[in-house]
Amino acid sequence: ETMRNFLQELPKCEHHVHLEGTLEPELLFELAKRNNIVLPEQFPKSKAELTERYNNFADLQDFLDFYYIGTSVLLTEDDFFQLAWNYFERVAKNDGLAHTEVFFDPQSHTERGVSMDTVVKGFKRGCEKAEEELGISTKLIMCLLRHLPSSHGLETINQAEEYIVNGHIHALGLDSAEKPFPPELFVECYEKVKQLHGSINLTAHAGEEGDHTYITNSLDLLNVKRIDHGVNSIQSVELLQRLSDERILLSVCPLSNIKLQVFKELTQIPLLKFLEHDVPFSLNSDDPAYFGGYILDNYIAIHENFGFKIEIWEKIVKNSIHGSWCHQSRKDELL
Ligand code: ES4
Ligand code: ZN
Repeated sequence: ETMRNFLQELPKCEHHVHLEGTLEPELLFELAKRNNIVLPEQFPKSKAELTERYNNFADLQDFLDFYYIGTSVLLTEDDFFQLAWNYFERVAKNDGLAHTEVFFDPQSHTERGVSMDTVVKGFKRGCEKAEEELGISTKLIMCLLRHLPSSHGLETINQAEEYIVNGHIHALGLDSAEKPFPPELFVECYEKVKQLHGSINLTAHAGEEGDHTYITNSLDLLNVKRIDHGVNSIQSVELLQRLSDERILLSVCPLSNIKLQVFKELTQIPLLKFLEHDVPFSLNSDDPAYFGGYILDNYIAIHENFGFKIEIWEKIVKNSIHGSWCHQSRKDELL
């Protein structure tokens, strides 16, 4: 209990949460009803049934099949606002979250005829209300879906041009099925956003299912400055040294790794290796509505399995503040 309080009060920063992955079963069914969305015949019919199914993902693709069905109930600007606001309110109040950089997947909405404007305006309104009323800081990261062709990614960047130029979209990421869609397929997309906004931040999912070359190629070819997941970096000592030297933050997602069977047990997540090689990492929730826990649950699960002493927690929290993409003045407040 005192440990829970300690972890709750740490100035935590989240770098890896998909807003569509914060869609709780309750809101999913509510929006499906409100928007007259017919869910697939085999889709679980109740909250209890759905939650139960979420305990049995075979792998990343099995999860993604559910995730994209869930996404399909989001239609109006208010839906996107409500999704984001529910998440911000929950983690600000329950989890002691200070700063959060949230992913969204516009292509999973534009493909269904929902406009980029609807998506970004709804999420942006959620961010603004959270900053004003909850005192947390937020950033939006647009992700491209790597299972779609890069031409679709380029079109998506064009649709988002206004928001990339004005900074409402603060960073670019890359998600969805990692294999067989290596980073080199998206070089043009990363070059294009950099042209639109020279100081835009860049990240990519890499080394969750893909091997260490997915990480190295994301750094070399996409010029990303952060790696989402990145746990397969342990396959290469040279890479660990590089991540440490260049202060590349890995956004590690413990409960996600268990639910998607990346590791059998939390103790197998290579946090000790990262600490030993001084590789910066943060702890994150990924898709909290699907993986059974928000950011504090991830911190608690790691504490229960690693028993880190206070100095280690301070190091983890400091590294996640330093690796954040907020203004230096905000970092100084949190440090
Ligand atoms: C995701 Cl865990 C994970 N991996 C890749 N893409 C994703 N989108 C949402 N969650
Ligand atoms: Zn993710």
